[in-house]
Formats: sequence, structure tokens, C-alpha cells
Amino acid sequence: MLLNRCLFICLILMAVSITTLRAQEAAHDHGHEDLPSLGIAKIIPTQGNKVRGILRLVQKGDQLKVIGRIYNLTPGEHGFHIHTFGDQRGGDGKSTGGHYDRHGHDHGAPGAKSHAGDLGNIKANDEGLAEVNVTVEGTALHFILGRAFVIHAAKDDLKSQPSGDAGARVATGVIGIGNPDFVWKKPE
Ligand SMILES: [Cu+2]
Repeated sequence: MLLNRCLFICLILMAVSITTLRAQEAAHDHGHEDLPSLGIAKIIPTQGNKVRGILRLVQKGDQLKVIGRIYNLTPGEHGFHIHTFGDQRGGDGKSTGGHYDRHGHDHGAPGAKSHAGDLGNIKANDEGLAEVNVTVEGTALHFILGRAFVIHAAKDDLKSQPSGDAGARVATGVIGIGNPDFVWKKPE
């Protein structure tokens, strides 16, 4: 009789603790934390250059867009890439490493068969301003956070290996998580 009562109480206690655990789990089950949808990169010149700008990144579902303005370029086309490292040591932009590449692809025009960081060229007008509005394929904002945009002195020919023969790195910008209160302002 005593044993039965003990067993009964034990079972009740177990049921209560399981229910409590479940409730705690439910309370902590936020699913996956939301991935970032806004990114920002302040583009600053490498040594001896004046190229500056702001690039915003917007992830909507599977689509990643890069929108912004780059100033003080020489008129014409300039290679535009995401390089592997958000490392701006040194004055020449070289510590950003090579093009960001997820799949061992060759360099090329933007698309599924080239480096994920191959964004082609941006084109500056006679005032040296390039308006950027590109869709990035083959990656997502959370994969490129902490990496860097690099703008080159010359045009990316979209075929030379490993980097399109685009010449020196005239500006770099590390990609961070964007503040939603962004207001456009020309960079100093
Ligand atoms: Cu590059």
C-alpha cells in the first residue's frame, strides 16, 4: 500500500517535471534566429587614392541587392568584387585576399559558374560617380558579412584568371550589419 502510494506520487512528480521542461523548451524555441537582411559597407580609399562611397545590401528572400554610390573614380569601368577577408591592414587592399568563392569556381562574369564575389564592373560617369544597383548571385548576406568589397583601378575583363586583370585596388569596404535607421549622406 505504502509502495503504491510512493509510486503514485513519483509518477505525479515525473509528469509535473516533464510538463515544466516542455513548457521551458517551448518558451525558448525561437526557431532559427532571423538572419540579417540589411548590410552596409563604407568604401574607403587605399593609399594614394580618393575613391569613397557607401554601399547598402538588402536581402529579400533569396535575392541579395547591392545599392549605393561610389565617388572620385576615374570615368569608365572598374572591377567590382567581394574579396574573402574584411581585413584592411596595409595601404594597398591586398589583405582582403582573393575573390570570395564558395565552390572552387574560376573567375568570370557574374553568375552561377564564377566566384560568388565576381560582381563584374561598376561604371563611373564623367564626374567620377558610379551608381551601383546590382543583384548578387550565388550567395546571401550572412555568408559575406565580415568580408570586403574591393574596387579596382581598371576594368575587369571577366575572363583573365584569377581576377580579371583589373589592376590595383583603389578602395575597400568591410561588409557589416546595417542599421535600419540609415539615411543617405554623401561620404566625406
Ligand atoms: Cu577584386
